[in-house]
Amino acid sequence: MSAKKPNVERDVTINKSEFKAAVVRHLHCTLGTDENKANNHAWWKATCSAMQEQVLEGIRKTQKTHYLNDTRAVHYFSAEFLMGRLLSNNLQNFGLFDVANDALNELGVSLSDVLEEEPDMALGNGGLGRLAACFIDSLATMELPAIGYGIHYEHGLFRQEIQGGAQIERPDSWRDYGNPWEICRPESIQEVSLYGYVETKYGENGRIQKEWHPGHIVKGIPWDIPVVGYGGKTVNVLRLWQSKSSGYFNWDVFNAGGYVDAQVENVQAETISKVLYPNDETEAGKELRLIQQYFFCACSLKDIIRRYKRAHGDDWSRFIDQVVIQLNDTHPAIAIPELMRILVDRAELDWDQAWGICTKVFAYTNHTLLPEALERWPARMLEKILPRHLEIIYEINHRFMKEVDKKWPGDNAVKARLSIIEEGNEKMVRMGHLSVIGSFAVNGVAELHSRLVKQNLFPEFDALWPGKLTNVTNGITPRRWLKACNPALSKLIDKKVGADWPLELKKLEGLEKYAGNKTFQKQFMQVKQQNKQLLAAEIKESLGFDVDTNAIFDVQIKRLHEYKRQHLALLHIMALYRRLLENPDYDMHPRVFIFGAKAAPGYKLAKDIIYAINKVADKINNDARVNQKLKVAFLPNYRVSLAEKMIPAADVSEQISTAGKEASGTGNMKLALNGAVTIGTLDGANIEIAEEVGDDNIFIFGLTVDEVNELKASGYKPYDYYYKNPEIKAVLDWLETDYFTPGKPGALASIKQSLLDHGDQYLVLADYEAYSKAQEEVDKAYRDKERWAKMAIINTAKMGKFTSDRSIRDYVERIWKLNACPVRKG
Ligand code: GLG
Repeated sequence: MSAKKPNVERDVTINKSEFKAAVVRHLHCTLGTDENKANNHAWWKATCSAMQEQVLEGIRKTQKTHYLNDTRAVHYFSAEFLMGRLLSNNLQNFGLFDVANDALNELGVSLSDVLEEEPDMALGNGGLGRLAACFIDSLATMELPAIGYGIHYEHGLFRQEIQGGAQIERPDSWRDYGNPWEICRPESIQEVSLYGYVETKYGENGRIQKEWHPGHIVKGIPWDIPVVGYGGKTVNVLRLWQSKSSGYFNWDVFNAGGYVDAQVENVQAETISKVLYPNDETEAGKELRLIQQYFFCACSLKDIIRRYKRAHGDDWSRFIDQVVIQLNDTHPAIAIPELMRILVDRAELDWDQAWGICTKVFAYTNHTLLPEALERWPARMLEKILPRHLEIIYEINHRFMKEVDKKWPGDNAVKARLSIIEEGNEKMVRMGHLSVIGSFAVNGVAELHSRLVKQNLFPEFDALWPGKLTNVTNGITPRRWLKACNPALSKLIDKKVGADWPLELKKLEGLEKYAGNKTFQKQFMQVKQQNKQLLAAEIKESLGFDVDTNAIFDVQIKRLHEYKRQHLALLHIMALYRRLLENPDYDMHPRVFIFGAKAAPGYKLAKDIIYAINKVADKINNDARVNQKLKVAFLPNYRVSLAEKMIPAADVSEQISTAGKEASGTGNMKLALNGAVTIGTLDGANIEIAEEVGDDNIFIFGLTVDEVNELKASGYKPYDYYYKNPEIKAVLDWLETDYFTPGKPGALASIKQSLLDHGDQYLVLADYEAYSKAQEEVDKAYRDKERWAKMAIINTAKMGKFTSDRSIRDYVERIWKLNACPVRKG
């Protein structure tokens, strides 16, 4: 087994003058413009094209090597890939960042301005999609044969504007003016069937055969996005499918003069890959979403089988040796019955043989325990869109129920719990169950989460198949999340521990011995100060006000959700405001609370919380009585490229979810890696971060999972906290007045209602006091400059565990059983 460490030496050698020549050549020959005329956008495109020459050569060599070695590969199926920008990352990974910088400099162009021209590739909602992006970076870096499969959304996650404090959603258009990285592969177009009916036939030997007569056929067009490994040797691809009308169905209409009808059909087909569902942690029970899922799974499976057949013909016996498919959450779970359909109906394998293959190919990652996020599809909807797949799911379930009966004879309650089909008013298909049953490995994404998956979500599955449910703690790529986004800190680290930490993050431990060293502390905090100045400039530009860079930069960046408890932070900010008004000498170090968050457009309370943060911010920032000590900045349109500016500048990282709700979190890792100190609950990966950095270097507060359960079981009464704690009462009552929304009393009242009248499901009030106390500890610690510097350094030093290379190594060794396949020159 060798998920070996790749060596650092670069494969690409191109010097400054060659790079310069390539950029100018592309300016002339690809863009048809001139140095005198070109704006930054044109320079950006020309620079990308110059890079793309290296990238394409890398893809060619990688694919040839994998083909010649007939490698086993992992196929990462994910409805989301939150890639962000590619140019700076690709330059870094090829080791060409400084070359490009100097080359452009000589051309009178600033690389950092050029980098700002690139639209984010925001084909994801949050953690799940960004995790997929980090994973494919690690796979390429570790020279593993891998391909990401997903959807080529025309519009990624909506662009957020804030108007009068409220979130407004605008369409995202990441490729309106063309995308220089993507490569269309018309030679690999696939067709996908939808709707129609199933015909039962009897074959010669009495074998029952099923034939699906589809009602629609759409085309899937593959676009490849290069994934450049660090060191530039392996360049894998992310293959994204775009839907198009197949023309198959509508030519008759067309010939009969129905030109318009034919065009309508086109539009319908193209709708499939039009837009990313902006839901995070909620189930979007929409027909179109199921079609999206099936569409990309069907295209991807056909693509995999086409490649397999090229090497092995119709011999299916080696399929399980060559192919492993990782399902990133349940979104691609429909791939399981699709592979069964291909094997049974098309390849004519018998059921057991087909099922034997299937259950050795798929592995499934669970990312959430929230019941509202566990996907279930109405059987009726499946029957309409994918009639044959529903039959297959029933058959899988029927056979599985027999297995359950063997283990728990006659126990109908356990059968009802384990059945893929949930009976009720409306029959529902549980995609989580299907995923567990159809996979050979199931993992959660942090120790605590995986334990809860076993104990609470799928306990009987764990009893039935001991060892199948396991943990792989998430990770982040240090290439993007330190090396590229925080160059000043990276250079400082290079000097202390050498330059190969981006490949071996444990090397950061070498910083620990300098944690108490005054000179190093000063250098480390100087870098932080510089980064804070950059972010302050961003805040000024975006929001129009100044922030004091000597203040504590306290950062909470993540999707807006009640369980993540941005409103807990808000109540505490209001309490600080109140304390300052009541006592102008209230002793606190100046603090800037900085937020970034998008709310799902249909999630009313989440949008209300954004509105409340902005309204409270307006008031505080303009109140001369307090604004030397307290500021609040909500930066609009939180996205990967904004995170890259916020994370290096953070002093404090807010990770304050209700214990048991945040499966892992990955922002927590990025912030700590960049020297922010966490204030957090014992939830998700916070627990493992605390284990690494030690109790003295993190501020843990609040109820544990067990305490949350006990409190809920004993009958949680949020009103008790309201009456007991005058500060809680005061700030909640304040929300009901028109103090923050002049002339509009009650505009912020829904938050109070959710916490009192609707039961405070996420225990905000129960954790308030502990949070407030922990924040006082943060304040005290920050004022002791040496203590804080030491804490910050130790946080960076101890993040080695959280490189996504370690996560991938865990997957490779324990689940995927892959070998690295080095790509060499030639
Ligand atoms: C999830 C979880 C996060 C997790 C991420 C990646 O909510 O806690 O870190 O996936 O595993 N749905 C998500 O974004």
